[in-house]
This record gives sequence, structure tokens and C-alpha cells, in this order.
Amino acid sequence: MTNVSEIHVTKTIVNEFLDDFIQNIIDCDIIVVGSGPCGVAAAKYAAELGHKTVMIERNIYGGGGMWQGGYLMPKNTVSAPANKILEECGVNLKDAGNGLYVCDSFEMVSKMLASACDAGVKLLNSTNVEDLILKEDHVEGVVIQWYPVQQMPKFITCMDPIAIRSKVVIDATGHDSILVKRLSEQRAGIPVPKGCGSLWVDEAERQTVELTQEIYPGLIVAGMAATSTYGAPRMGPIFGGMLLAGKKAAELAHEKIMGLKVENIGKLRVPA
Ligand code: 48F
Repeated sequence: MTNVSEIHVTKTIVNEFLDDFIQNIIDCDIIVVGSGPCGVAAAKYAAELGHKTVMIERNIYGGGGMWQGGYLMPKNTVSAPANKILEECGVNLKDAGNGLYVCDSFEMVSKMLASACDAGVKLLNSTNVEDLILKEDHVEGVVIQWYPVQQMPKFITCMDPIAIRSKVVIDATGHDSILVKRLSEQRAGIPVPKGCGSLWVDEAERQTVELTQEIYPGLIVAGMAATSTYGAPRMGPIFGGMLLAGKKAAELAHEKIMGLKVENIGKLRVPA
């Protein structure tokens, strides 16, 4: 039997959280906002490229839209070559023909998150990103608030948030494109997110990757956030474009931080 006191448990949690927060989170290289398929892929590859990477998720759990497949059926599809990303994470895939693969949603979420953790990604959950640190000509981090605090009834007049700094921020917030939306209110030329267009699977998959880009110095818009920003078609329950968009976002962030154009990062190149 152990002899662990209640106070020991509490001190261990507080010390560990604060140590991690100060050492690894408040001043990092890359902040990925959102932990859906695009965000997790972006965070995993960013960390594998050697960057101090923090992924922020407002939910208590990670995974975004990956949990439910389509129509509440927990089976996810991906198109080639994104199957390689899942294979790298150890996800078991079944060949469904014509370049389409299928897997269990729970397995995809848990193995992708595990792979991001193994790469060194720090996950800040239950945390809402509500704003950017926006300097004259570039983005320099994000403003965060504990999500449950924001959801409380409005008996608190004002609970100011805090900020964390990074060299690059990736908006992988899905349909809401939260950070692009915020930026569009303050900078000319930044589009007000339109929301996605009607369903067109293969075109949507292609455009999601193509539209993933640095939309303002220091801010990369990626995955469904990019689709939604530009009003591109929706893709439905297929995740290949999201994974490739996440990998591309990591590559773009890497190129920016290192000031170079990489020829080949990792084992898979995002197709042009
Ligand atoms: O929605 P989500 O899965 O975006 P994605 O990674 O992939 C889109 C697909 O899941 C799906 C699809 C099939 O391909 O059509 O839509 O681009 O993940 C977005 C995550 O961001 C979190 C949100 O809870 C979700 O887990 N999120 C959104 N806003 C914030 C946030 C915020 N302000 N702060 C922190 N997390």
C-alpha cells in the first residue's frame, strides 16, 4: 500500500502544471488552435520538425470532428495519400478501393493524439482562444481563457484572460475560423469568413490543402478554417484533405521560422 496524502496529490498537480506552463507553453515556437484532424496533424509534424509546439483545445478532450465519422457512425474515411499519415501513427486501415481507406474513429483519434504526444506536443485543454496578440504588422501569439469560466453565467463582470507567445499561430478552429474572423475586424484585406459551400468531395479535399496558407504574417489558416474562410465546398465525412492540410501548415510554419524552403520534410510530401 502507498502512503500518499491528499496534499501531496494537490501539490504534485499544481507544481507539474505550473512547471510545464512556464517552461513549455507561455513562450513557444508554434501554437496550434484546435485539435481536430488538421490541428493534430499540424502539431505532430511541427513538433517532429523540432519546434516547441502547443496545441490548444477548448473542449476537455482532443479530436474535434474525428470522433463521430459521418451521421453518428464511428467510421472515418481518408483518401490517398493521407493514408500514409495514419499509417505513420499506427492506425489500422481497410482498403475501400479507388484510393479510399476506412478506419475506426476512436482508433484514429487516440493514435493521432498519442503520436502528437510522442512527438512532444503540449496540449492545453479546456482552454478557449479568444483573441490574438496582434502587433503592427504581425501576429505574435494568442489570448486564452479557461473555457468553463467563459461558460459560467454572467455573474462575473469581467474576467480578464492571459496571453501566450509564439513565432507562428495556426488557426485550425474548424468551421468557425475564429482567429481569421477576429483579424478581419482589424486588418484590411483579410476576408470575413464566409462559411463553407455545398458538398463536393474531391474538389473540397483539394481546395482544403490548397487554401491552407499564411494569411497574415505569423498566422496560418488551415483545414476547415481555410475552407470556411474562402467559402470553398464542404467535404463531408472524409479526412484526407484535413490531414494533408495540417502537414502543410506545419511545413509552412517550419519554413517561416527557419527562413528556408524545405525540399522534403518527413516521409510524405503534400502534393502540389
Ligand atoms: O472542427 P475540427 O475537427 O476542424 P478540422 O481539424 O477538421 C474538420 C473536420 O473535422 C470536419 C469535416 C471533415 O473533414 O468536415 O469538419 O479543420 O476541429 C476544430 C477544433 O477546434 C476547437 C474545436 O473545439 C475543435 O475541437 N476550437 C474551435 N474554436 C476554438 C477551439 C477556440 N476558440 N479555442 C480553442 N479551441
